[in-house]
Amino acid sequence: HEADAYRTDLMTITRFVLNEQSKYPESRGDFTILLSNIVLGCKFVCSAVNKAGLAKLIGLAGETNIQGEEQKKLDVLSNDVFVKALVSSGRTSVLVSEEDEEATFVESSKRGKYCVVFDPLDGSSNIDCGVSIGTIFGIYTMSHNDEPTTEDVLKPGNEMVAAGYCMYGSSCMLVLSTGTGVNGFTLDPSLGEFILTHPDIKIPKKGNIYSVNEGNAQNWDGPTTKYVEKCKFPKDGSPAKSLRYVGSMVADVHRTLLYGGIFLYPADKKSPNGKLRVLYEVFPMSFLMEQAGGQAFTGKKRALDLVPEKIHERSPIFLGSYEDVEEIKALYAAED
Ligand code: AHM
Ligand code: MG
Repeated sequence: HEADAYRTDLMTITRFVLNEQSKYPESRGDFTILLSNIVLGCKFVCSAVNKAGLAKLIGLAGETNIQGEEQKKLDVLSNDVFVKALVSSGRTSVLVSEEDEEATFVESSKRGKYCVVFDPLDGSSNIDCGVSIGTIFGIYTMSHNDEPTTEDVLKPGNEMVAAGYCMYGSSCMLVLSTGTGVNGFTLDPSLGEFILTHPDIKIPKKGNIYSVNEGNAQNWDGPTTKYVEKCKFPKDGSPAKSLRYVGSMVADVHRTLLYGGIFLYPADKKSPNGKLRVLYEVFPMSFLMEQAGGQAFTGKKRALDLVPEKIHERSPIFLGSYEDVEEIKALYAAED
């Protein structure tokens, strides 16, 4: 079966998105162009992450190398690449990046109908030891032709038209939803193309893994404490759950999506709003979870119904398998 050794019908991410867009006769390919620039950024970061040790890309921003040029830290470099690719796509008006305190408003000659919120390189504490890190992004559309403002991205997550992440791990994987399910693409390094490898991802209804930074346990609130206690010492005869925590949201959420279970970054006494950022961490991951049949909850409400007031706002987040999130929702409901 020599012929079977090579797959000859390759569903690249571009082909996939073009197919999806062709269902909308009014579509002019803008989204495909936008996405191909995001994909370019992901490929660049993937290659930079893989070479990081070799190229001595790792270091403190502001440090100078022997040539006297300033060395950019990997996250600063990644941000520059994404901002430039998105602006030059001609399809964006507002960009919000974790790396930039202020939003970027694209100059009028290069403006387009999309707004992109992103964390160019999430999981920074894992960069220097080669553990999986990732890029997270969410996409909104502009609802008017006036000057863009931050109001154009201070919208609930349920208004996003697409969201995704790219994980730089043992392989480079891009997981994307345009609101009709979730699909996963793996980078074939020899082709430089993302190929559909995980069509229509659905999260298991219930999982046996919980994922949380337990080092913060002394500062947790009642429902989170009770939930984690239940994971470890179930009283209903069910088996105890396993704990997995990478400390890279992309890696922890990716495992949760594929294996099922729950990922928690709760509020605690020290960080009353949790740690993770609403626009480019909580929303995109919540969007993907719901699209895969799971849930995302803030401790008060459905995560995608939050209306952010500030671009770098934070929120507690509990996301993953439908039934596991139901349990934590019940514990919070019992509180009030
Ligand atoms: P970062 O944007 O500074 O990298 O922080 C975000 C990361 C997430 O990837 C991860 O889920 C979380 O921080 C881990 O935080 P902690 O180290 O407090 O457990
Ligand atoms: Mg981050």
